[in-house]
Amino acid sequence: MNFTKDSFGPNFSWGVSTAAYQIEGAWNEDGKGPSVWDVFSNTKGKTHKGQNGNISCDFYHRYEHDLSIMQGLGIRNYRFSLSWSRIIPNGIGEVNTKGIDFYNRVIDTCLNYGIEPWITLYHWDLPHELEKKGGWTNREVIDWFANFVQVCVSHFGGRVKHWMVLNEPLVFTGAGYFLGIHAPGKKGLKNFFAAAHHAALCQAEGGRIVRSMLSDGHIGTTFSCSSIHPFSPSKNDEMAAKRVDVLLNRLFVEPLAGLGYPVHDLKLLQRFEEVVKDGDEQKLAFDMDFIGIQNYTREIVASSRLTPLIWAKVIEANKRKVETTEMGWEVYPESMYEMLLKFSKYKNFKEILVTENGAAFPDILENGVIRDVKRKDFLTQKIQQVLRAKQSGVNVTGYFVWSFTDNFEWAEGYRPRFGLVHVDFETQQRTIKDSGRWFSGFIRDDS
Ligand code: IFM
Repeated sequence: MNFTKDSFGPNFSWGVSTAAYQIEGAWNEDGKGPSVWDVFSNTKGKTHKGQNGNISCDFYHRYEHDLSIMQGLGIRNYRFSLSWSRIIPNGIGEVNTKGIDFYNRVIDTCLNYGIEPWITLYHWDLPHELEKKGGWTNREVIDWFANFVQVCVSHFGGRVKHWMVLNEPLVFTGAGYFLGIHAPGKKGLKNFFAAAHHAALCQAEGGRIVRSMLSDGHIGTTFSCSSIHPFSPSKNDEMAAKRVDVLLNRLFVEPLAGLGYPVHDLKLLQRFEEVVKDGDEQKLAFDMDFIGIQNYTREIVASSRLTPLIWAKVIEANKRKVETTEMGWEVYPESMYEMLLKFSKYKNFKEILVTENGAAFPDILENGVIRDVKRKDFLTQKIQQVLRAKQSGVNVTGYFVWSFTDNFEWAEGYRPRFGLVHVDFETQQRTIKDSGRWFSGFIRDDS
């Protein structure tokens, strides 16, 4: 490795990311209301082996221990999300003091340990009571979400500077309201376009609310992204790749940047007309202080007559004889560089951070040690691509590993392990992996 942390300059934020539903457990404790994920994962047949996040890493009870491990590793930035239904059990209405107390304790412990908290307001766990009213497909979600944001910022804003509004809106609207493979399990284009438009409005509105309440807040939102390459140089495959790029990479960032939905490059998006109201185009835009990109892989796309609406298909990595992670995603480090360059073209946002990056590989725990060389190599190569982008002039200011601990990987259950720290889900024993020790050594101030 021919670079060090210092190659990124002194103000670069190195950290780790998690999400409430994936780690907290305590799904029905201390007044918490159910979320869509509580309901979905406890419904037969929805997740790998019927697994759920009821206990998960039990972070709700073990946060102090986990944060002490984080501190011991020298990690100075922690991105985590707030569970909406722990704070407001019905999604709207009464606030749950015990939920507020929990996050107060997490934030205070972080600060005592010299760890800067970075809050994601929404990482997919909508209160179930709101889903009963249509969830993200109901335009009222904008008011419900605005109220939630106000409650969070009024309680935690004095101690938390860094805020992210949404985590990967394409994933929770696409997988949750179009494909039905994530909570709440709805399907169809009508649901998708309604959910996506309301999420895009909330993304901007959330930013406006945080800014109006915190004059010195550092405000952003996050996007999933993958570089999209055509299967062949043919015109048809190139056009197909462009359409998939619109869907996977441009759909949410462009309205935020004031460019509107990229309808010209994907006619299917004309269906937004069914839900867009007068004046929405302005409301979709907001000049975030930063955007967070979350890049794991790339996609290879070919044109396809068999896939109506988008006329394109993704050629799975396992059919291409390339190295993959446990998720079946191609290991392709350059995608990080390509995405940082691509997203830096949106001039409205001052900074870009990598708010998630990591890999699931099978881990073997032997004599208290996990020699996860592949994860360490994966991270090293990705970080090198971040440096390459920085040296090409991209104002990338941070990098967060997904994830701090192994956790509940949504519909995939506990099989894929992304953590720098291994979790034995039977005993709740934590074991720092070799990759965790490596990352610690890399980011330490005295390294
Ligand atoms: O676990 C997820 C996370 O919740 C959102 N981004 C991708 C991760 C890995 O799939």
